[in-house]
Amino acid sequence: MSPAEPQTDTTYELLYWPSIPGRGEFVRLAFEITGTPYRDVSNEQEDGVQEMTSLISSKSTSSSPLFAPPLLRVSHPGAEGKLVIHQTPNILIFLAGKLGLDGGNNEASQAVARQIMLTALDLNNEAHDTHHPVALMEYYEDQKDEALKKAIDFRKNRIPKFFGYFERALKANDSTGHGKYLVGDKASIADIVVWQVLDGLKFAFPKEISAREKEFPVLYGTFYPAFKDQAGIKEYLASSRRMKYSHGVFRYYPELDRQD
Ligand SMILES: N[C@@H](CCC(=O)N[C@@H](CS)C(=O)NCC(=O)O)C(=O)O
Repeated sequence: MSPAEPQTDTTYELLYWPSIPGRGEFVRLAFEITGTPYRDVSNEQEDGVQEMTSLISSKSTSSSPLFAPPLLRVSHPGAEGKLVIHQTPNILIFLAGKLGLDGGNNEASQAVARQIMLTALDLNNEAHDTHHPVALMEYYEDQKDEALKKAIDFRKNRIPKFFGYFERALKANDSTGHGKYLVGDKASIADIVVWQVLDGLKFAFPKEISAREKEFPVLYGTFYPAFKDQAGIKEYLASSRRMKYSHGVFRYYPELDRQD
């Protein structure tokens, strides 16, 4: 069930790396589009990042361990302890039900919203692998040859395959979504994640995306601008809370972009 209004008695805290949008951005967008108050701990609190890393490295056996950010901490007034969860899709599915971003009131449309969201997160992860195809903890410069190969395949084969799928999903929902929504007639976790990945790809592969935009007229012609214009999102994108892309998932290396 999708509640009409966000629950206001619950406190939500995002714990992520400071100063970059990264995977934390999907969670921020879920809060911003629904007007839900949240704390962005590492960006608002001087020792916020230490709080995040100490939660992840904790050896406590009294709660389930946490593997990697983003983390979501949830507390209710009067309740003992706080729930802390990780995995971006898990966080988004958790929030979707509470904030009315789950794709509607029936199981079928909710499953569709989740599958589109998960597919867009796959694309997000593949975009990351273009600059780190071999080892996460090594510098891009030390895996540049492999990155160049990976980026060619990503641009030529993977981007059009994913974009074709999103375009078809928008067309399949055209009678209710009118090209603006992937599921139903309002924003869901599917729209949030697809939009953020489209936006990140525009930053990371500007020539490739500009050459391809016309191949996907609903995706980049209708959906992309319409999402930016939604209440909550428009204000957020103009605010200082929206951080610039730099060294997160989406990075701009001109040599990885289309060369012609
Ligand atoms: N599948 C996980 C991936 C999490 C992830 O890779 N987090 C990055 C930051 S965006 C990180 O710091 N990872 C540390 C690690 O994997 O060791 C998710 O979507 O949350």
